[in-house]
Amino acid sequence: MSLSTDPYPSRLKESEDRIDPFIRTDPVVHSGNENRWRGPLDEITLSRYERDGFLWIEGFFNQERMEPFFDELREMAQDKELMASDQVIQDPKTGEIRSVFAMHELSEHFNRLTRDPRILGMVRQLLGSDVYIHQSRINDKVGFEGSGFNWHSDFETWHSEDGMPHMRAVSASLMLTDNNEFNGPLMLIPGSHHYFIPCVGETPDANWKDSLKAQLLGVPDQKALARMANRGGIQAPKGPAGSLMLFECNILHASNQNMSPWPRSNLFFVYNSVENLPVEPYAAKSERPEFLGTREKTSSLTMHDDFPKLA
Ligand code: 6CS
Ligand code: FE
Repeated sequence: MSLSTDPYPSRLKESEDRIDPFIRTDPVVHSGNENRWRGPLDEITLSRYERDGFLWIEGFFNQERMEPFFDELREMAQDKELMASDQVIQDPKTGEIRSVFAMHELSEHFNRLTRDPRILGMVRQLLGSDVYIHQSRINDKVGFEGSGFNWHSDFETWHSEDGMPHMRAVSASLMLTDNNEFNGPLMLIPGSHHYFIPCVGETPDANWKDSLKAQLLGVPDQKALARMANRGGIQAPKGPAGSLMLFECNILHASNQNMSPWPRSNLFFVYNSVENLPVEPYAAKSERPEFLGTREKTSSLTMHDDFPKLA
């Protein structure tokens, strides 16, 4: 893909000229003026999302509602075949589960959660269209040792390696355990989503086999990171299990190792607009597996309701 046709060039060759961070061309809230007032998010909340690139909703679900999901994860850990599959990523240090991908394909319970009316309503409003799940995962950090995640923009990876054309996706991250300052909560740089930071380093074949254990490529250089953090600061929202983080696909984020005895498990659903379907990867030789970025299951999600059907 040549620079002139790629709106977000990254994974540049070492020998190539560097490209400075630049302001994104895509909107942050995609509902046009005629639709954005329809809710469920009000104008003040939408403006905050536009400015910061994330919304933190403490206690979105009550804590008890999260327990069955956590139990299901523990059950999955007993499934030897699943544990040996590519969609389970082991922590490089401890060998414990780091990530399980395509959670919504493994479990009806998780699938239903992706179609929760409250979540889907907000996501559709932000993306201004119907949506589908590009990727889902659990990121798990066991007590004392669970490893962290380097600074990155998710969109940089999804564009370069999955062929996601535009910034029209949002992640909903649901806390399955409490997130506190000690167990490696998500850190974000408010406002960084306004800029695209081209990264140096070509994508090797099957990069995902390494990048999901420790991301080394698609990580902005320290000068660019410092510029963003000096401008926007760093925030790490904390709260009980059941809290929800909605974050824009291009916001810079990272997390530390878990230094506490308490596990940290967060569920992530990545919603993409049905008007932003992936094309060929922009900066990788081949597509990633279906469980990392779907190309097959892109039909619009319908809301799930919990009311029993009348006979
Ligand atoms: O590869 C992915 O799709 C996700 N995982 C990592 C480590 N970085 C980018 C994105 O969040
Ligand atoms: Fe990420």
